Amino acid sequence: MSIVLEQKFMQDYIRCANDGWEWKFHERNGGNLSYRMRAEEVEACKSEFTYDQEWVSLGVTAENLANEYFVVTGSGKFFRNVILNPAANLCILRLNEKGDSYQVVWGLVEGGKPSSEFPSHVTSHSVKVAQSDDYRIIYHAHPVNIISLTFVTEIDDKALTLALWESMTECSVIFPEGVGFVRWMVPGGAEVALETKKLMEKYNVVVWEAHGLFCAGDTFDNVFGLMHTVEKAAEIRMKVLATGLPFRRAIDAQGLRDCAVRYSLNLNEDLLDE
Ligand code: 2HA
Ligand code: ZN
Repeated sequence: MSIVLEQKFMQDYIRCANDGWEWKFHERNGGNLSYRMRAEEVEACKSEFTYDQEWVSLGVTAENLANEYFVVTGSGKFFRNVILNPAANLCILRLNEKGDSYQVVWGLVEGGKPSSEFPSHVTSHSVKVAQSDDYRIIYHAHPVNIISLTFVTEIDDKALTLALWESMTECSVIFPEGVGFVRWMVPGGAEVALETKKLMEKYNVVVWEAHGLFCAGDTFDNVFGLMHTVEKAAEIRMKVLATGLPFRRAIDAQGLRDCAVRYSLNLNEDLLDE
């Protein structure tokens, strides 16, 4: 087995990708996942890296990610195939000294390039690493219920956050900072990456209207758990809406504040309804 594939971070990455497939978060080639490698992980894998592929411009710049290495899903590759053949569906790439171009050093052995959403991953990683080096993962998926919810909620961080916080008690505990909401945009480039970046300054979850969401986190357990929690709350909300009965609010602003006190949370007060 390849040294790269034996590494714990790679096994965790593959499990996360496969969990996403099994949870139906990834139709066809939908979604993408990136992991910012630790220096010791890069060292452990270096014997399998090659440095002869071309440098490709990102269209965005992240100076604070200069020379960093990332594991990224391939553009047009299917999450359901990652577990079967990781080396054909994933790559490891490094950024250059300016943080504006990348070079693939491992993987995509049957050809291809990194995810079309890699610019949004880079801008998100850039914001998050400035907040804490613990942030390692950006995960983009297309879950049914959170996408559905974007069609019936105002395009407003507060409206979407409350729709989720009010639907399941654990939500404000798991994402007390709330969620950001990006209006519909053409995916796959610098423009949507810059909108996502702005919201990643405040949130670990950024939802794209009629498309999906980006989650940021430290471990695969936490980032997958965040995706799963948001989607489950959206499913509850959509199921209640589908009855046609009014949504009877059980968790109000005071309830959210009381939870924040009990669990020592830094609840985003700007999003509360008085
Ligand atoms: O197909 O999810 O946003 C990959 C995507 C594009
Ligand atoms: Zn997408």
